[in-house]
Amino acid sequence: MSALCDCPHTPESPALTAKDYRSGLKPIWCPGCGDYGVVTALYRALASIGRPPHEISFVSGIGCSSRIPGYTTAYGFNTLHGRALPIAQGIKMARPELLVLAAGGDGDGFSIGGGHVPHAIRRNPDLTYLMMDNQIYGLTKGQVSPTSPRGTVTPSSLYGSMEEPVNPLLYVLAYGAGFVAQGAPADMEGLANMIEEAIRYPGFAFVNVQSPCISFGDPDSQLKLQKAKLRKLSAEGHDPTNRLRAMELAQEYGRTLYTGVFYRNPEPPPTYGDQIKALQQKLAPVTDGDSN
Ligand SMILES: Cc1ncc(C[n+]2csc(CCOP(=O)(O)OP(=O)(O)O)c2C)c(N)n1
Ligand code: SF4
Repeated sequence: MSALCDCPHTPESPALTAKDYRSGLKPIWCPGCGDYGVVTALYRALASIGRPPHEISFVSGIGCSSRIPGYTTAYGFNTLHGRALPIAQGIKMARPELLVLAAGGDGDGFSIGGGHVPHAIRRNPDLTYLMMDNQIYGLTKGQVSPTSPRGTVTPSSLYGSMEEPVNPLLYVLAYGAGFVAQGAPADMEGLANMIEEAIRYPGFAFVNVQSPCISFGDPDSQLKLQKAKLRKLSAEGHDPTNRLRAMELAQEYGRTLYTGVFYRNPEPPPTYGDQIKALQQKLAPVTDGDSN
């Protein structure tokens, strides 16, 4: 039985379906945007988990991708650019019983919000961070982003970007994230499964979704072409408990489109919430029932 809810929509009830997580708002993403696939995969993952929408808190930053909470029936918080993670962590601390999701774009998460990622990983709150990585700033009409390949020509990099891109997979693995996966809307089933697995992982879970921007992104990354490029880690015989191998494979970011779970810590360490709870118990005043 769910900790919060005594309505018929409990995890034991098969009543919840993907439709129950879809809000009445019609997405205003461009037709063909990868983010449609991401939200559809998320509906399916949430339906499999079965927590009722009012027990889910979904936090985002600012960007096209950060509109995603509004398209779900979860409690949504479209915060400030780059600030999804601190707010999601605060919610998880205050209401540990909630299922907390954070989401945003590569600009949101690795530019302005990049400083929050390592510290969230170090704290290890039990939340899932979905990154819609389109290698561009979509909302502001196509400026270079931290994951844009070197040489990307945009209105803010007229002669081609001169920086090496951030590698989100290697970055989070290096900081010790316990669950790291990469998906793509071209493999909807795989994406839904890995989001579900990420949510079920007890600790900080990161899912990088290669979610193409049809309007300003690289034409070669678009959905139609994505399917042919996918290389499923499960088919490659990857052992997701092998962190060093995961880091080796992650180095292929931007060259090979590996999808699946790169790393799942087989012995998840205590979450931030576990540690707080243990500390509270330790510090709680000892009472022997005698008030005199
Ligand atoms: C403090 C602040 N700086 C800049 C912006 C302008 N801004 C809004 S979204 C965005 C980047 C969007 O790119 P990304 O986060 O990758 O998301 P996408 O739109 O591609 O999904 C920027 C720079 C802002 N809203 N707030
Ligand atoms: S601008 Fe790009 S990221 Fe934004 S909705 Fe359109 S296709 Fe999607």
